[in-house]
Amino acid sequence: MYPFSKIEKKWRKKWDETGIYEPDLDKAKNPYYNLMMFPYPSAEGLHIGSVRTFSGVDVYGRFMRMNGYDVFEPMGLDGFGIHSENYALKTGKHPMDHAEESERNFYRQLGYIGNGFAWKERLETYDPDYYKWTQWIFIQMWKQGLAERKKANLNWCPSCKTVLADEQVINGKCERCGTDVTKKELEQWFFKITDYAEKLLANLEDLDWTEHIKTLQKNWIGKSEGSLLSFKIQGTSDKIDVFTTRPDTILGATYMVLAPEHELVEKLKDRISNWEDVGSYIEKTKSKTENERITEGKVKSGVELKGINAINPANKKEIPVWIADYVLSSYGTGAIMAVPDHDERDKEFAKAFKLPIVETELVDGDEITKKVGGKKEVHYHLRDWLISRQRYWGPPIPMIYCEEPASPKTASRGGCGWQPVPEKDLPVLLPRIDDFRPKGDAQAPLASHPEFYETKCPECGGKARRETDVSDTFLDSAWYFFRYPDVDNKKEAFGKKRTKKWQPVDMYIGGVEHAVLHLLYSRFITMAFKDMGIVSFEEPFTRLRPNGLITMGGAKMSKSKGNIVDPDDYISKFGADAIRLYLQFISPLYAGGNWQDGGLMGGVRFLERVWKLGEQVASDKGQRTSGKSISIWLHKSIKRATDGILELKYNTSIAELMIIFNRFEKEGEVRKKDFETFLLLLAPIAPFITEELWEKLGNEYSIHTAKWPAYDEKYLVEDVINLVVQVNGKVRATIETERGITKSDAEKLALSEESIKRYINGKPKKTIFVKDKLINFVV
Ligand code: ANZ
Ligand code: ZN
Repeated sequence: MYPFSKIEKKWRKKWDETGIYEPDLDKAKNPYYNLMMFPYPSAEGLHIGSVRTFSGVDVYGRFMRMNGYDVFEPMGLDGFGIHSENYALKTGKHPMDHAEESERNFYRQLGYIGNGFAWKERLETYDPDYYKWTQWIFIQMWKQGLAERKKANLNWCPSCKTVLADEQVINGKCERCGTDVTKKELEQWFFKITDYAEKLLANLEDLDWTEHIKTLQKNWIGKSEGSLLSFKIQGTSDKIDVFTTRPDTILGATYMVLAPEHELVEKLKDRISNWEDVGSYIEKTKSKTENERITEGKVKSGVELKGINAINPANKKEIPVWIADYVLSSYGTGAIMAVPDHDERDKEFAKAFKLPIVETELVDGDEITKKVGGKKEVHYHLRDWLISRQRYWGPPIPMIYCEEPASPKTASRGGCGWQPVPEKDLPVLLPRIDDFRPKGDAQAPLASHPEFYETKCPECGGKARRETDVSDTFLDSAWYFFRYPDVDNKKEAFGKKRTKKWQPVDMYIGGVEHAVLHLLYSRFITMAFKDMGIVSFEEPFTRLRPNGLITMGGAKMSKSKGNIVDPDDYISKFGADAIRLYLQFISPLYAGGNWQDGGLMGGVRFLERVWKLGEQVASDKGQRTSGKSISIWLHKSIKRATDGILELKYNTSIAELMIIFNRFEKEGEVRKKDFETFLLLLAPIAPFITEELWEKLGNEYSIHTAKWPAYDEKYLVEDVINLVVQVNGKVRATIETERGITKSDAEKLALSEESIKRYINGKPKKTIFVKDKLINFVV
């Protein structure tokens, strides 16, 4: 095999020494911010799927660099958070030690894959120089009125022993560990992402993002336009408010349903004659996940509130009131008017409990809303972002609670209450503690450490207590891309000048699973920054494309299934270039595919042939000439290889390169210039071997800063024909040439062919030419 190991080592060193992947962050003329989603190091080291995404992003970056852009492709890691912490817990290692180890290993592995990373701008979220600014952002959110503490019925992961944001509950399960999520009523910190619901939705339209991801966000934000209507409760001054998207069906409302947690239930307790049943139903509901409650097709359950009747404001009819778990307390008003004639869920329920289903005369929704004193309302499915975690491995939330009684000065607001840590005191360092295990009592590990939480109120100097929860790891990753171009900034999270030069990110590639997590949070944080005057734009990622997933034997790779492709192993056996080539050959970057060792071997053999021919061409000192029509083909290849990269279909670029390479081999001779063009086209995909051969051919360092080949449109429109060449009527050769070739060009071409020359001595007597078909020499 060609000496890939020596070559790769040599160029890694040289690239590093010459800094060719470090753009001038202040003066770059043509900045291009090329980014892959922030990785968190996995317990199993670098996943081959990540190698594919990262090198796929890198192909694009290298291509842009060769097209004259100052490409910035930074790398770092998101090492805080439950994911890393759970692993540390499993192995019994301290998260700080675990982080140190996995950081070293992760960067070592990343160093081998041949990416043009701007290594100087590395950052890690658990570095106090970084999380100082994560905390600073929390404080800015607080000052902006976008951070608040409130009580709510929250998602609780009994295994991770922490609350979770709505986005982090996937089909009722914890996004990190897969455990069924339950509910807990707690007071917690929230970021008011809902303030931006409309903007998050409206801006989607103009973003150059994959439609699929836009749709996922749109559905998650879940805008719904309807009416808020009030139903009086018979014999009381209470009323039930409902949010309905179908006020026009009000005449068919034959009963009402409250969520079992609805506050009215408790309030009306004295009037409810079957309280025993009601109470036990409420208890039963508590153990159910939201997902279990709303799953379609499940048998509906519920209990009537006996003794309670509501009045339909449209026709003044008395209707019964029920509680049922299919109505959620977290949406709308937590109560509905049930219209079994029109709503499937209500129909099922009505059938199960033999409630009347009346054929409904529809009315005008807008009129009736006005008439019954209701109002039009817009609701969003999106909830505020629950930001606190009862865990250890994250940035401590930089807030302080004053425990002093209200003084005359602070009486009007009931005491000092919550205060942000003064900015000069940041970062609030995460101390190294041994009892870092979450306890499950909704108290973070730091809550057992008075030396951490005991402090003074920044407002009055009195006795105060620090927040002991840490912030959600998705906050760490919601702003990292702002920090990359300015990692050394000691005074600000990121400076205006660098931000202006590099932001927003030009190309962003990452997993579709982040559609309503990271991608939503980052957009929100950027919008908040805009309103704080920190940045001048609302959208952080100009262009977004998803990456596909790589499977093995058709299944997701996992250690337990034993179908892991270990990048270390393969890179040391075959070299990074072969791995890169094969990974991109499997399918377009945005599509998935199946890893097959046999496919990889095809890539290995191809590079082997490239190496061999390269050495031959190099040893010829450029004397060789290629077959005549090769340049036509080459122009087509340039076009196809270029288009393939632009469309992230690197597989088609590679296929084209293989075709042109076969042609080189078939011709037996290849012009140095043509071979160099081929190398340039291959360079983004296989950066090491091309750099080495480029040098061997006597070119100036580096191929990666050389100009991307241009093609001539002229050769693209004319297609290729096979011109038959005869001597005295006998076919002696066919040559490939462009359609429309003139008689004199065809003569020259045919007479330069070895197989023709040997039949012709001197000038032919006569030449017969049939355009695009044949040329016959009579001698
Ligand atoms: C009467 C009605 C008649 C309704 C009809 C729908 C169809 P979206 O589009 O998701 O906003 N609803 C309201 N709050 C609810 C809650 N907390 N739990 C469960 N269901 C709730 O859906 C709004 C509709 O979902 C509302 O309009 C309400 O049912 C129900 F033919 O009111 B509708
Ligand atoms: Zn105070």
